[in-house]
Amino acid sequence: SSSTSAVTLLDYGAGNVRSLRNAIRYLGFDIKDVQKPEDILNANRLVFPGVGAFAAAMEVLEQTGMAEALCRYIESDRPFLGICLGLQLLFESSEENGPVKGLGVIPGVVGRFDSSNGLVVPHIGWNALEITKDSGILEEIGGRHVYFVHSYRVMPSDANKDWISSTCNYGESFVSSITRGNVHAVQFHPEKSGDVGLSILKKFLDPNSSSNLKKSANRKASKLAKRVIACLDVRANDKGDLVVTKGDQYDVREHSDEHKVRNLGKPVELAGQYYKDGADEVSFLNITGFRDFPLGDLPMLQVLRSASENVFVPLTVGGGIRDFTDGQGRYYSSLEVASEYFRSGADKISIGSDAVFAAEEYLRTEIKTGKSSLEQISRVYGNQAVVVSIDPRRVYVRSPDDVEFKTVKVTSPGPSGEEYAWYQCTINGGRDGRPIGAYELAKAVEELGAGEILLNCIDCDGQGQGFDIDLIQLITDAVTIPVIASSGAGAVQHFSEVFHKTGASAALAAGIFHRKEVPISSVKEHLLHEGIEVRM
Ligand code: 1PR
Repeated sequence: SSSTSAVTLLDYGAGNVRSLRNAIRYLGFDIKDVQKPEDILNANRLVFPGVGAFAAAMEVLEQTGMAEALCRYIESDRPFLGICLGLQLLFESSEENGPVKGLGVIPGVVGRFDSSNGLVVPHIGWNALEITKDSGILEEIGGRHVYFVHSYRVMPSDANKDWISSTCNYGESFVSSITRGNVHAVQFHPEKSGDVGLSILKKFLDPNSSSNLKKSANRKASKLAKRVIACLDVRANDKGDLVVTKGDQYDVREHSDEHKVRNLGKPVELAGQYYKDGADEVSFLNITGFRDFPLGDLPMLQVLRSASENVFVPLTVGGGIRDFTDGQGRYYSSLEVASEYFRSGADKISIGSDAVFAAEEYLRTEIKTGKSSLEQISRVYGNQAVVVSIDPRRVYVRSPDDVEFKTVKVTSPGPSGEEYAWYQCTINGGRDGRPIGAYELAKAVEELGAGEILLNCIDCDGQGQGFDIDLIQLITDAVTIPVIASSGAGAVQHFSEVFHKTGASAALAAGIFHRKEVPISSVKEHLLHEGIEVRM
């Protein structure tokens, strides 16, 4: 009956829980939303996805009386699953904009990962857990990767060790899940952890269900897997349908007589396919977003809604995220645009052109106004939800003194024997060069609140000759946020090369996957063979 298959969701409206709703529905359960504290006490099963900042969440929970109801529900050992911030809030306090008091169910303080020794923070990506206690829901999970995205964590201690059901190693060992009786909480995101995550959710929603996961041969905990990301450049074709396209050095038109936009397939279908093939993430880039108004672009929102119903790894969407005034004079802030993307199923948004303007202004004035799209969106949704996409072009020079931008000594000299290059940022899909280098931009956007960098390279895009190692090294050395290497993958060896030679956290490719030249599984197998940790 529907009453036994319904799960109660505590969504206090601070952010996007669409992914979780999708995953619960995908598993065949109905969702009841908590409206008032009594709904918590009357729940058969309660899922509590924490989103947003710790302090803001506590404030809402206390003002609405939900905090007390939650504590009573948990104390009476009723079925509970907290996710991410939903784990952290159970502890005594958090250092996030704090100290801020938490629900205090479990002893311990939530602190920030220490990036002073070069640890990349936020912790974004896939780790295998060390299972320390039988929790029921993590039964088959030892050695399997799950998806994390967070900057704060709790450390194991004598005081909380009885609660801990698994730990995870990221620079240090932190608490990845807790269990006592029917009360569970996880720091990772089961709703974004592919089959493994769905199986954890299913075990919680229906404890009698059996897991169909294959046991992993290697049950060891891990460091952090390198991610392989499939990217879909999306735009309307000349008939107005949204298609996946792919350019050569950003030119997406056929070189034949008609100059049609290249059509490589339908966005939702391809995203679903790449998820099944083992992509660790899928990105959609609305490549004409700089021209069209994205909220007018309902097909793109529809693509996100449909894709997120069947793709249980993180989805990123970019293109056209900026302030905008439409033809009727109505003003939309970039935050509204981003919010619409998040509501439609995006886990992260990516900003290109507008981040260049924000960085230029910041470098000129040395003032953080807080008004740029980058700053506003990361303040509301957290740094980890904001990617900055850089579209640089290589410019050769004879000597570093020839330009005011940071240069690299290039591996292969330029056409006139130049030994150095700087990487000029562009906007509007590579059309316009700006007076700022990729290095300067990366450092500035990190300070302004970017959580990750998607590093393209126009020269390498679509060429299949490998990633621009010089560029990627330059940027991974410059920032402590994760860098996604992009542009130029043509063979599996290009992926191992970028991970062996640079600090990239992920590698993204488009053309080789769309043209079915190399399946994602071959990339993963090659990386594993090369001793590089990946999620299988
Ligand atoms: O400026 O905020 O509206 O964002 C526009 C977004 O669209 C940016 O992220 C920008 O990179 C992207 N974009 C704009 N024009 C193009 C184009 O191709 N004409 N695509 C474009 C960017 C590069 C990668 C590509 C990799 C891997 N495409 O996304 O997927 O280079 O390709 P490969 O593996 O085939 O070499 P805004």
